[in-house]
Amino acid sequence: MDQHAMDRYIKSMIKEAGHRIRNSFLSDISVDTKAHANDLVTNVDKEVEKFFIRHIREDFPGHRVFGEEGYGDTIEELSGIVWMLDPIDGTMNFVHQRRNFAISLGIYEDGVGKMGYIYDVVNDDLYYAVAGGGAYYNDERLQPLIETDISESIIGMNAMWATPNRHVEHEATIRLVHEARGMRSYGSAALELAYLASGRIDAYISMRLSPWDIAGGLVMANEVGAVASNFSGQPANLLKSDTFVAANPSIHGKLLEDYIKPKHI
Ligand code: 2AM
Ligand code: CA
Ligand code: CA
Ligand code: CA
Repeated sequence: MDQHAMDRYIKSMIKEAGHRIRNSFLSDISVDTKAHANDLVTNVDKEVEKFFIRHIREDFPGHRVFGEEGYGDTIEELSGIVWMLDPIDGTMNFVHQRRNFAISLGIYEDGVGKMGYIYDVVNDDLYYAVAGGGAYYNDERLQPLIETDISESIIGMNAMWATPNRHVEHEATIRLVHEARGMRSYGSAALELAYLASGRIDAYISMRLSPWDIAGGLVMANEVGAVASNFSGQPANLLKSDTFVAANPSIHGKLLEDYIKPKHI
């Protein structure tokens, strides 16, 4: 299947999955917890992951799938084609708000991002990108990010920074809160990356994200010139959970140096 046909195939699979998720609102959703009381998962997360995997296994038998809910493959290296899938990114929002969540999908070949999709299911908004072919918000082509400054930036960041943690210096983050134009916490890493790529926020910072949270968004971010790394400035981790900062290229370095200040360096 060429890239064009694959793009059409993926979009139709994502729309069908979105349809299933919207339909799930009509029946009871069963909520379980994973690592702790606020780490939620539902039958819908699991069913949507299985839906994608069923299709991928049937139509792309040589490809591997790295999915949050564990129905895919065990991925320890990124050779070949790997689909990185988060069936519902922002499960807490899905459960409590019935909005502000997304399907996130990134397709990588030998570790290089080729295609990225973030679908805001409730708003029926699809953000997507094909490496070298630009990033899009529905039918609108997204423009390269223009230069900005911290004082004119909106920063996406979860409030967990305010709790005791080993990643950020509180004083530096408090300074960021003072000096940035505004802070936002949307609760879906994938949506926040889609917002970064479409210029709605200027940076997204998280103390802990997994490969499926960022895989789709990274392809998109790359197409508009955004820069992503962990808190030490190394490339974003596509095999394990890690710290993460993606930003407009004119503030990424400054965010790392002046505001994030990794404690472990
Ligand atoms: P999820 O809803 O798919 O679990 C919330 O701030 C963001 O962080 C969401 O994108 C959420 O994804 C993700 N997230 C929640 N718990 C996480 C964890 N333990 N490790 C990595 N990412 C997590
Ligand atoms: Ca989860
Ligand atoms: Ca996620
Ligand atoms: Ca998820």
